[in-house]
Amino acid sequence: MSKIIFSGVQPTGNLHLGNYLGAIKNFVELNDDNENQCIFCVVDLHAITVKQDKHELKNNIRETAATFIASGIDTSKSIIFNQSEVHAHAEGSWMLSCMAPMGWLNRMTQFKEKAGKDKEKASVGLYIYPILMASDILLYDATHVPVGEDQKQHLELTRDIAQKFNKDFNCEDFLKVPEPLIKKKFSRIMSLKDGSKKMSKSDPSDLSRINLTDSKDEIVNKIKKAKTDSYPIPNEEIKLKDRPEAQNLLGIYSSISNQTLDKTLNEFGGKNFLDLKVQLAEILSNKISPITNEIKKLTNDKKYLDKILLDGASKAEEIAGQKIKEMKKIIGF
Ligand code: AQP
Repeated sequence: MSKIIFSGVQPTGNLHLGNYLGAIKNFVELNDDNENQCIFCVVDLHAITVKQDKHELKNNIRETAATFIASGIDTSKSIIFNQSEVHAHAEGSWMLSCMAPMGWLNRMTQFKEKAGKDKEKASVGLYIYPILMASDILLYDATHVPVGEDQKQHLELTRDIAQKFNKDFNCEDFLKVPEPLIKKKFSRIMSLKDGSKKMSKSDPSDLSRINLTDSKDEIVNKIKKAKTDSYPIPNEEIKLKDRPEAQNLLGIYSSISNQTLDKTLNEFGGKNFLDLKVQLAEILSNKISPITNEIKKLTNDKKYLDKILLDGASKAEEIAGQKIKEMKKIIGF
């Protein structure tokens, strides 16, 4: 059976190595398999759950689409569009909100982390973000959803919502229950400055992440300054326990080189971090720079990107619009 792949990335700027290794690199592999129907969404409605600058948002939408294409997603095979152009996402989100219990949402750890201590001031949108995400996925009958490890809980919620809708309305299998595609290894890339925090767009320190728009010099400098510990690199994975920064750098090296952690430990076991950092900066520059150059080229061609997004939205609208019609009928509208 062919797979229907759906995933999204927020146009919140500073797309980084975590987004690439945790999600976009997998999108490209899935896009390359002709058996798959892939739909990749620039989730701009999700972005506005926290305040955005209107001009930056527009540029970030284009830059996110450019990053998909520059990373290797082929627009003749996959649909790329932005969420706010397809009304069904917001409409579906409302209908699903009306059947998802608050207790389920109260368990979402990402809301707790993002809202922080000042929960009362967080937007309602941030709170119901996972329901919009469920709507995104379920409107396309997605069978598989490639995401980084941080989205695991939201995907479990999507599965629960689909099952509850089907049960409440006695419409078995109407909303397809999707499978998460989360890589077993290297699906959570950590900050270069603190191995206990995920690499993040919103970290105030630019040194904590490799942006996909960084120059070679910036990559070399950030890797040079990345936090490590004072022990040599071990040759067994078990000896990486309680060494989050070492784990992270070795994980990044393995993931970007498409090799196992064991192989990386064979290569670097017994050496010091300087050796690893020199090689890591080189391989990152070699892999990221062509993407960076292509992103720059594409973002200069706004017309081209707008056309890709418009064509994508019209294809997405056909699929999601039909599903929403059926959903409304089931509900009784
Ligand atoms: N550090 C990461 N490691 C692995 N995967 C990651 N992803 C994000 N960070 C890492 C994956 O990238 C995809 C798109 O993410 P997103 O744009 O929906 O969210 P985000 O990057 O987490 O961005 P935010 O929320 O705007 O900012 P921050 O990071 O500052 O909180 C997803 O598949 C995600 O799993």
